[in-house]
Amino acid sequence: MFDNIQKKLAKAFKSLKGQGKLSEKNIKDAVRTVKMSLLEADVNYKVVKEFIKKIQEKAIGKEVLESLTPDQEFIRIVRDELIELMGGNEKPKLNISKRPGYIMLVGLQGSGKTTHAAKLAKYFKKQGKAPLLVAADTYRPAAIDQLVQLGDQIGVPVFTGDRKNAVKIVKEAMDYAEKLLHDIVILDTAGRLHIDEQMMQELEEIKKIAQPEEILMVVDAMIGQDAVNSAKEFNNRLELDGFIVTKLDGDARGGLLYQLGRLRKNLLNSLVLVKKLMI
Ligand SMILES: Nc1nc2c(ncn2[C@@H]2O[C@H](COP(=O)(O)OP(=O)(O)O)[C@@H](O)[C@H]2O)c(=O)[nH]1
Ligand SMILES: [Mg+2]
Repeated sequence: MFDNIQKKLAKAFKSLKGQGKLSEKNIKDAVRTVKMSLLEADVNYKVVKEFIKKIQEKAIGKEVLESLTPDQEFIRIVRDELIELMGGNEKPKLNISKRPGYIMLVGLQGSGKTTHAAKLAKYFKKQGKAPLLVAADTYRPAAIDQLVQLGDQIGVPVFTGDRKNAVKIVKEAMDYAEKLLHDIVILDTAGRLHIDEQMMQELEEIKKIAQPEEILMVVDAMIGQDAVNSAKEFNNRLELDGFIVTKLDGDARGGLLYQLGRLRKNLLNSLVLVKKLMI
């Protein structure tokens, strides 16, 4: 997914290499290539502008021009700023300390919640934990069967309750998880094609009851820039802890990730997690 950006940046850096001393013009050319790479990757224009300004200020500085290895110095600046843009250099980790710990997946319809609920369950099972999947998407009847089927495939139980009332299902699942000593409970919730008040209220209610330690928004990378707006709305209502960005195996350009990173520092956690979880 970052292949595009990486290839272009490598090219920008190559033109700097072996130049011995760097001139302001060389750096300006390299900065321009960095800018084009980010724009082509669908990173929002304002974000790019801010980013470029930062690099330029640092790179045109004396230390770079006078450094013994100015190309290395420039690469370091770009790399550090890219990491910063992605939400910092935090180690990937989900913060689950309660027993059972609750993870709630939210997001628009088709983003990959159900698929990634199962991926998370599989991941925890491999770690020797006893996960429980909860089918709290009663909006589309087929969604419950889909989760049951995935649960069967990976050997993780799926709680379906009355298959009608999502809030009730979650309440009953909590009792069930306590009784059967599950240590991680993953809540698969209903989405809509667009943000919808009824959906948000249901999610808020589920949040109040289960008090999840991690509320992760599942975001389809193919959607691109529009996803940032819905991410903001979900974040305003539910205070997200991170994102699982899906469909990065397609030809998504990845620019969206940089904006989500700004929205929520622990995006990087979710990202690494998704990579690990890719089946
Ligand atoms: N290529 C690809 N397809 C995915 C990924 N995640 C989900 N899907 C597919 O996208 C569709 C919607 O996924 P689903 O989990 O049902 O989304 P939900 O409506 O949010 O629960 C399904 O056909 C999934 O197989 C992914 O990471 N990569
Ligand atoms: Mg689903």
